Amino acid sequence: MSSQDPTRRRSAGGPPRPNRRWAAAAGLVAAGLGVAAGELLAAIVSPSLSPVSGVGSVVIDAVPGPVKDAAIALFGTADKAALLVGMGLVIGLAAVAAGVLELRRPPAGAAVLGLFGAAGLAAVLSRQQFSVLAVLPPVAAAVIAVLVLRALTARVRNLAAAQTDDDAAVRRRTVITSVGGGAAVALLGAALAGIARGGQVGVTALRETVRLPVPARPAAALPAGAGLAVDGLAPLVTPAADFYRIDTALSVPLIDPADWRLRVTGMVEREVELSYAELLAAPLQESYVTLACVSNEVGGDLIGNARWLGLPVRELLARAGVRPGADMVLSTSRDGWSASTPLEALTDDRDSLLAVGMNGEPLPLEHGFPVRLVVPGLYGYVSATKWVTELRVTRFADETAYWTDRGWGERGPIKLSSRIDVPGRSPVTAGTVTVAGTAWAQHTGISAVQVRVDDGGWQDAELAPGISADTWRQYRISVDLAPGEHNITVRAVDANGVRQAEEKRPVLPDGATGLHRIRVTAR
Ligand SMILES: Nc1nc2c(c(=O)[nH]1)N[C@H]1C(S)=C(S)[C@@H](COP(=O)(O)O)O[C@H]1N2
Ligand SMILES: [Mo]
Repeated sequence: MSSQDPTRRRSAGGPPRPNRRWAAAAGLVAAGLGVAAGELLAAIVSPSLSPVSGVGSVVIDAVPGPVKDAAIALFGTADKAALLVGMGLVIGLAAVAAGVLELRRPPAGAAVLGLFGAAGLAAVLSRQQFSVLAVLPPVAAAVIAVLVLRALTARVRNLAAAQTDDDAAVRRRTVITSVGGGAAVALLGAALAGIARGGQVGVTALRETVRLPVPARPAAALPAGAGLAVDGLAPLVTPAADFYRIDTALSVPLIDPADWRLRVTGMVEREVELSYAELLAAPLQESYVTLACVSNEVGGDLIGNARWLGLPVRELLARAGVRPGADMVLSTSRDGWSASTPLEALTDDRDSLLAVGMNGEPLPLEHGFPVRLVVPGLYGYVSATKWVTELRVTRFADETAYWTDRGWGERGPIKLSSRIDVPGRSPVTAGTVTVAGTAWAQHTGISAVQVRVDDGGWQDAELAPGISADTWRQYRISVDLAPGEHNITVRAVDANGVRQAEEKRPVLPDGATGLHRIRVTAR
């Protein structure tokens, strides 16, 4: 065997060929493990975060029309599958190259895999608001791929250092078991990711078959001029894909609408149970409501405005008959999360909805499909239960909810606040500069927004027409900026004449206060 020993046979200018083959296999296994880990994480964390489909979507968007048409003509409805196979080939070839490169010129191979991870990260971020959850899958994929590649190629390199035949055999066995083991784990991970994604694909398909009814009470048309045409200003109505997402659900609850039931229980005359079909058949109301998170820092973006379609909760509670003494409704989601909402916010005349639609579409999976609560004027943590399955009429004295158990305020009215969107971070041209943003005091309304440059006086901004007291309102003002650094500050006044609090308070326990101030360079 000794003269035939592949580990001993050296060709000029590089490692012996069999070692190169092992290195190529190591590259494939490393990339496979990375992709499997990224997809598994994404499948667990969120349906819209898959690095592979992110890259695929970017490719689809980037491909010129004629090429796309040709691909569709060639592959028909299998065009997506063809794209995935193509991506698999590209990743596979790059992985083989990375393996061989890593053997010859470390860490060049690792850098190649790192680049692929960066591409996945860029793809996910380009389609989605920045969040830790979005970053996790591609970063984990890259880190795992690089670490595995380095570990495996080190073992392949070891083959050449064997002193005896026995030693060579042992080293070869180490390579075989680690490369083979890695391949097995990658396949297992990919299978698990496929199963998890399969569930999401199933519910996504069910969601696509939902036909929302025409609302019995449609939202009024948006007032002319409510959305100001200012570059960089957050849109008046937030597209669902850009809507902030906050929840404790590590994996999005997957609910077949046919299995969904809402039960109204507790201090009621008669328990009520409602199916999704019954809910869709009820006279639904549509209204714009600006949802905000209690964790939104002053100037932050954990706030969004959407057109919600749903059944007024007050009508449902009226069907059940609330018994005297109750002052709270504890809503619970499929995944066990809960919110305690003051009863009057669900029974007074505001548009508190058991919502099925967001901006004319069934709720996205991440935003509570099939059914969630939306309550104007209250932070999400005390009201906006997604994947809701139970409303228990009760008393604050008797029961508590998820976040109130963790030190957050028992009642969570949204605080009057305002934000500057424009100018952004880049320097502006000195002279007349547009300042624009939004202000909100849900369920009360905004009456004025004022802006101040440095220590100058407060100037009234132009206030765009509002949709309703339940939504944010845009403002704009032109200010003069001399060359140099400036502070621009905004404050809002609500419909009762109450001015936004200047005192800085943290988000805990019931929402931040203080004024949003930005620093601008004028040139
Ligand atoms: N089931 C469930 N619903 C939930 C939460 C949650 O953790 N679980 N978080 C709430 C919080 S804190 C907020 S701010 C809103 C956010 O809704 P969105 O993700 O649709 O923007 O959902 C609320 N509903
Ligand atoms: Mo929140």
